[in-house]
Amino acid sequence: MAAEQTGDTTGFDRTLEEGDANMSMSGFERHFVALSKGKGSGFQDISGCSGADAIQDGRAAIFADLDNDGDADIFSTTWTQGAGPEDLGRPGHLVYRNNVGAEQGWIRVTLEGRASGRDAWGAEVRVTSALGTQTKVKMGGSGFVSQFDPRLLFGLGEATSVASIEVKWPSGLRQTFPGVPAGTSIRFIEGQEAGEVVEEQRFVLAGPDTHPVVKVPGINLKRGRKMRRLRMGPVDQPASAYDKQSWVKGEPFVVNFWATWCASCDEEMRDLQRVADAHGLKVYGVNLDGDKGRAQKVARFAEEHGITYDLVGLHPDDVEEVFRKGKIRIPLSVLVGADGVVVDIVEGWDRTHRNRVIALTRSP
Ligand SMILES: [Ca+2]
Ligand SMILES: [Ca+2]
Repeated sequence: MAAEQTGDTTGFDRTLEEGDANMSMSGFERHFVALSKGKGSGFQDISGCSGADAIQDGRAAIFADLDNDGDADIFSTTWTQGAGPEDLGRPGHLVYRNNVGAEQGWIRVTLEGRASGRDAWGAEVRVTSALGTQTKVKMGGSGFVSQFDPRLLFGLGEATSVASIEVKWPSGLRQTFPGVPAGTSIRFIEGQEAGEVVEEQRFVLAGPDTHPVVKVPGINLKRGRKMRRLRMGPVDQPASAYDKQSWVKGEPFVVNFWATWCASCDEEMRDLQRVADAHGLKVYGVNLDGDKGRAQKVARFAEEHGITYDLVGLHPDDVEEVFRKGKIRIPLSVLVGADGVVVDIVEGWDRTHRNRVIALTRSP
C-alpha cells in the first residue's frame, strides 16, 4: 500500500532516535488509499474516511475478496501493531472489510490454463459492459512476499450484466465468451468453448476486535478492560481523606502516573501537556509522592515544566490497584478510549509514544 507523510499538527519533531522503541522505518507514514474518479479524472485521497489509514509500518497489502461478497477486501502486514512495548518487532496483521457499494454489480473470472500452464499468469481478460471495456491482467501480486486473490474481480457499478468476456491466454490463444449476468463467478479453461459457473460460499468476516484483553507485566491494569476508579484527591489534602473518583465520560483521556523524583517523567508530562493543548485531550497526572511536603513539590514541578492539566494525589492503598505488589514503575501512562476502556498502557517514554497519545485523540 502506498503511503504519504502526514502533517503533524503538534509541531513535534518526528526524527527517530537510536533505540526508539516501537520505531517506524518509514517515518510514521499513514497508509494511503486512493479512489479512482473514473477514466482520465484522477484520484481522490480517501485514506481517512476509508478507515484504512493506519499509522503502522506497512510491509505488504493484499487485495482479495475474502468473504466472497463481490468486493475487494484488504489484508496488510505491518512491522508492529504498536499496541504496547511487548509488541516490539511483532508483526501485526490488519484486515479491512469492504462494506461499500454492496448493492453494485460485479463478476469474477477464474482462469485455468492448459497450454499456458495451469495458473495462466499473465493472461489478459477484457470484460465489456455498459461501463465500457475493463481489462485485467492475472498477476502473482505485488508487495513484500505476498500474493493477490488469483481470481479476477470486475466491478460493474449499476450494470446488470456483461456483454462479452475476452481472454488472451499467455500461449497466444484468444477466446471470446458470451456475456453473463452481474453477480456471476465463472471459470474458463484454456481451449474449452464455454465457461462454467462457480458456486462460491460467502463468509462473514469477524467484526473488529479493538480491545483484546492484554496483561502487562508488573501492572495490575489490563488493556481491553474498563479503567478502574481510584481513590484520588487534591495534592494539598492528606491522602487518607481521598475517595474513589469517576473519570471523565464520553471522551478519551490519559492517566499518567508520575512523581517529582522520577527523572524521565518531566519529558513525558511536557509532551502530554502539548497534546492536551493542541488536541483538547483530558489528562490526569496522578502523583505518587508521599504526603510530606507534596503540595509544595508538585506546585514547584508544575510551574517549572508548565503543566496545567489536573495533578492529583493517589491513596497509598490504591497503589497496588495499578502496580503489582505495590512496586512503582514510572513513567506509566494509561490511554483510555471514550468508552472508558483501556486501549494502551505505555511504560517509559520516548517520542513515538506521543503518536500513540495523538492517535487516541483521533479515535472514535
Ligand atoms: Ca469482500
Ligand atoms: Ca463487502
